[in-house]
Amino acid sequence: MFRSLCNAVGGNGGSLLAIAAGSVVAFAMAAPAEALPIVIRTNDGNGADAEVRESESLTPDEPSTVIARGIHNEIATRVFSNNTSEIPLGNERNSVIYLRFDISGLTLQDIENATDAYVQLHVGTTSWNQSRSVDPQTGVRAGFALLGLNPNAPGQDWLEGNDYEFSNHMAYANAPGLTQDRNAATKDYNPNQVRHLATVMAPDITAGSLPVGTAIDFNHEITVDDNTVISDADRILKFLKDAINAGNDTVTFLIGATQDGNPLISGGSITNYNYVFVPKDRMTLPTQGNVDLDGDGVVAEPSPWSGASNANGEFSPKLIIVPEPASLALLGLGGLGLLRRRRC
Ligand SMILES: [Ca+2]
Ligand SMILES: [Ca+2]
Ligand SMILES: [Ca+2]
Repeated sequence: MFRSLCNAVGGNGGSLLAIAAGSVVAFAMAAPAEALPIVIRTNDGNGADAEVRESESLTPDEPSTVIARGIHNEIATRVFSNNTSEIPLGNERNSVIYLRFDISGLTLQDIENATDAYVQLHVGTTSWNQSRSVDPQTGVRAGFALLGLNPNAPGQDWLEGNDYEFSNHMAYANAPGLTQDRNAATKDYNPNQVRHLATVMAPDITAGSLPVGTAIDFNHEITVDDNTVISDADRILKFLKDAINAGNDTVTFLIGATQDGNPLISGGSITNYNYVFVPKDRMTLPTQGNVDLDGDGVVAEPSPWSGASNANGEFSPKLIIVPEPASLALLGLGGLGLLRRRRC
């Protein structure tokens, strides 16, 4: 039952709209031999989720205005803040989402048996409309890059918290994988410490706003023939394999908006918007009125996850590893050992 709960909310291998919880449970009950994906949430083990903002990237010796955002009820990425108090930093924000997943239960065999792996976030705002996905003036589409902190890079054990001054909780100034330049108009990924894994573009929205709780999957799509070793071709699986081979118990991902911070280039709407997702620290999703679920351009359907509970991490950030069909058969023949250490 717990596994069903963990898998009850989520995308379906790349679809943007999560499927209804009830249908997943019914499917699992109808086909008990079917192996479910391995789902690791930021709630599990040594997991963590946080947002850092370069606009607050003061050095540790001047911490009075630095805010660590590890235990806020949102994680978001944004390029422009429209806050004149931040003029020394280019009037912009440059916020990056950090996710850490506990992979101590994951084995190389899991990677060899996998066909796919992806990171999943759930929309945490009720006001993500089409002008936020595609700027109406420039036609530029918002996007999000998924990067991985290299397994040998320092800072894997970053501290999630809200008290930067006294306990060195993570903020932009000490976030791993970045080379801070205190100019919020520039992205600061350190190419020696992070690798690019996937980019996902913001979805089209027919009318109204995205349903709060909508799953967005960060995936590296690949096409392979039967002779290709999938785990080496998929960047995310390869990243996980490298982390396991390095003896690491966790992996850290970074997610940042890809659009340029200059409104003259990207347009005003997609630069000056906070792309808000649900962290493990948010217990209940915001309430939302009707949305356009059936895509007919009429906002008339109830928002399916309005006010939904995240008490069991249903909408928390997830790392999802999808087993190949052959390993499903193995499970049916006695793979209970595999199931036992599944975190969900
Ligand atoms: Ca958090
Ligand atoms: Ca910068
Ligand atoms: Ca409709």
